[in-house]
Amino acid sequence: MKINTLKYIFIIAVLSIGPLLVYGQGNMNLSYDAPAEKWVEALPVGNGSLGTMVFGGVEEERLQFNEETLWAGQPHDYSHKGAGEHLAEIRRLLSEGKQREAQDLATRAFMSVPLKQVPYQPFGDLRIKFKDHQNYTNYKRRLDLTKAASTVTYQVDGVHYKREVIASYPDQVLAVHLTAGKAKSLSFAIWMDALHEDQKVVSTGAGQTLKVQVKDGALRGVATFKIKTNGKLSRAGNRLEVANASWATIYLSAATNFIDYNNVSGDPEAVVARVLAKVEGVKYKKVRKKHVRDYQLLYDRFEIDFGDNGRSETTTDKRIYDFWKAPNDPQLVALYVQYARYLLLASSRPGTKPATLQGIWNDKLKPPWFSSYTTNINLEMNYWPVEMANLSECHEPLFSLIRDLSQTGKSVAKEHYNAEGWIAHHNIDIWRGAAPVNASNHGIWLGAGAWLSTHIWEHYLFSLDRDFLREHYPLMRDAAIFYSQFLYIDPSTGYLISSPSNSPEIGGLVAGPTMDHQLIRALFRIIITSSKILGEDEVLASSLKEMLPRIAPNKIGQHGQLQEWMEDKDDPDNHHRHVSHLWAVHPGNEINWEETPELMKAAQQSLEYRGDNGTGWSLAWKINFWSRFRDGDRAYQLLHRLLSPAEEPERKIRGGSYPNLFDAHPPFQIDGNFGGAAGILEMLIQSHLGKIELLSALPSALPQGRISGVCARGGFELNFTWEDSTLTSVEVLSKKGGKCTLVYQDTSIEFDTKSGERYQFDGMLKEK
Ligand code: FUC
Repeated sequence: MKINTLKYIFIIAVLSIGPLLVYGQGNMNLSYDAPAEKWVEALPVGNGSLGTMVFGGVEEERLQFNEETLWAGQPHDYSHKGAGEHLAEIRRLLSEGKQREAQDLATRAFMSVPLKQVPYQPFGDLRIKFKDHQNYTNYKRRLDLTKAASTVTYQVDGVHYKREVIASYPDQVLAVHLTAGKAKSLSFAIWMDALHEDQKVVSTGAGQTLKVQVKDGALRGVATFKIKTNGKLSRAGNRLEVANASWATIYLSAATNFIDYNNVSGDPEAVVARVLAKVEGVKYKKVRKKHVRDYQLLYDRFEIDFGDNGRSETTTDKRIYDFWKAPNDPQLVALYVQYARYLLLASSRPGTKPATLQGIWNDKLKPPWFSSYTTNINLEMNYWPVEMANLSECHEPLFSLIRDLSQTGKSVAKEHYNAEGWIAHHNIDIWRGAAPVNASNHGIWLGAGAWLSTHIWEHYLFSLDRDFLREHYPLMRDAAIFYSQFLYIDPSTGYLISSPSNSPEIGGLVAGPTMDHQLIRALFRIIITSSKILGEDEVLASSLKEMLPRIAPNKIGQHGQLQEWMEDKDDPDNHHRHVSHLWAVHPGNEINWEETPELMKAAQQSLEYRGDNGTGWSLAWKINFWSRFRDGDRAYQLLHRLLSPAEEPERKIRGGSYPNLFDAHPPFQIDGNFGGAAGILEMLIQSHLGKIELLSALPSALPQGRISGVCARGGFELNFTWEDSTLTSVEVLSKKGGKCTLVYQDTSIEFDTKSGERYQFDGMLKEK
């Protein structure tokens, strides 16, 4: 058959079955046909600690960069000495229904000192101004998720210009590489500036150094860039100039004097000099190669493919708009998952700090919510996809934060609750402040120690790494010891309850919010199981076992809802963004269709009452909930909202996506990116009940697909495919051996596995 005839048959096929979904991941790029005007149009790159937003301007490029340790403030213990003397009185007031008095007393005597924590800071801007670049054509700006590289290309007077920005983890630098298609046609001025009042820029030979001092704080930052070029380099005032080049490479390094939450004796000049000395003589090509290799070792472990109906060639901002109008761009859904993986790799690598509310990207001295770590949903949500999406290592920064909190949270446990162990409240900054902040009506929330601890356990469940469990068990144990001493006998019901606390961020200070009890039970069960695995702490484990049934249970209320509080007082018309009492449905598993169907029904009813609106992270959580309720189409409706344009005036909904696919709370908050990706994976695979369930919440909008390298609890990695909404094949890699149970619809099989072996099945779960 001639090629032309083949082409003809292909076109007929496309026309007769509608938009053709073609296997293949499609292009994993974010792409645009104009420079970014706003920050939420710029593209993020990062190596875990050092990051930049690339605006991609033609006449002037702006790289707004951050280094994750530049924060306001200084080492500080936020605990309130003697707060614990008022604990009994606050509890008494709450048990007598005197909420206002309890909150007033807590405001006076129980809150952190000072009342507020401190913000993450921007570092500076690298600016590049090009000569005679007013009139340009063929502009393209993109972020290639497969290589972690942002590129800008365009033409001026027939000359092709290209600019690429990467953030290398192995070399710890930002690198900008500029080329022109014709000799001697690249000329630009380059310099740095910053928002900080106290700053200084010094040009030195082929580079420049920016020094910033944070206002009222102990941290100072040093950023240096160095240029290599085949053009002429000169100095003009505060700028460097490159003339008549065909290429130039800029390496930028930034550091602060932060060592840890208790130590600011670092030497940023020395760090920056050391980093730059290592790359100075090295060609961009080599730095890039090392960066891509390092990145792909992690990125390439996982693929997701829902087919591509051709829309992946459209610019990303347009795709988000189109998705709002008609959500039939399955490749965008896959791109959203890979973008979350990209963002994790860019903001959370072993040895770095965890991703904040904004990852590592912040351009404001006073960022929203301080761009810090909010633990009543946001910080944990950042890490929901990490295990399933095969980026287990990227979980490590969270464990290191927990290690810090197990120290700073000790004095809070002692001073505020007269208890041993450690506790943290709803917000944490770089100084690892663990005391209750901001206001007594929502700052006193007691779930953080338990929720964070479950991440250690989840990492173990996915990896079955006993050494990891042994090493991190004491952190979870000390959190559990805190709760075992903190729980209080409710005078009216006799149950053990968490008091004072708050159901995030609704209803003020209360005795016994449902969420806390779910969290504490989850932690106690984890300790009971881990102590068995490790052969440790039998006495503690048996005392926690004895406490478990005494903790106030989940209850169904008058509206058929899962009660958010001890009292049956939920308001079915309350559409608050938080739905914390459903924690036991997701990410917890205490409430599920098999063991507790009545509670599951009540939880679903509560979610119905809350409705489908919400801020970005709230939409993302709801995707996960509906997936656990096994309603894929409803989950997809929430995804539709999350993937719609946040700034579209006609939309009355708050949460959504910005043109750069950053999640909009609004404003920008990265949690929704991660939570949304986790929700998409929950549609496809769930393993929270001791077995692996496939496609149990598959939306009809994703009728075909292929996923590989997705991880499940029990140390398994899976590849599977489906067509016409029906499973067609499954491959299981067992990493640690042991029993594996696979479930698809009404079929289930259980088989023994050997470590390192692969097992293949067809769509009926029959062994191949
Ligand atoms: C919690 C949420 C807000 C916001 C903030 C950072 O307090 O209730 O919506 O996400 O964290």
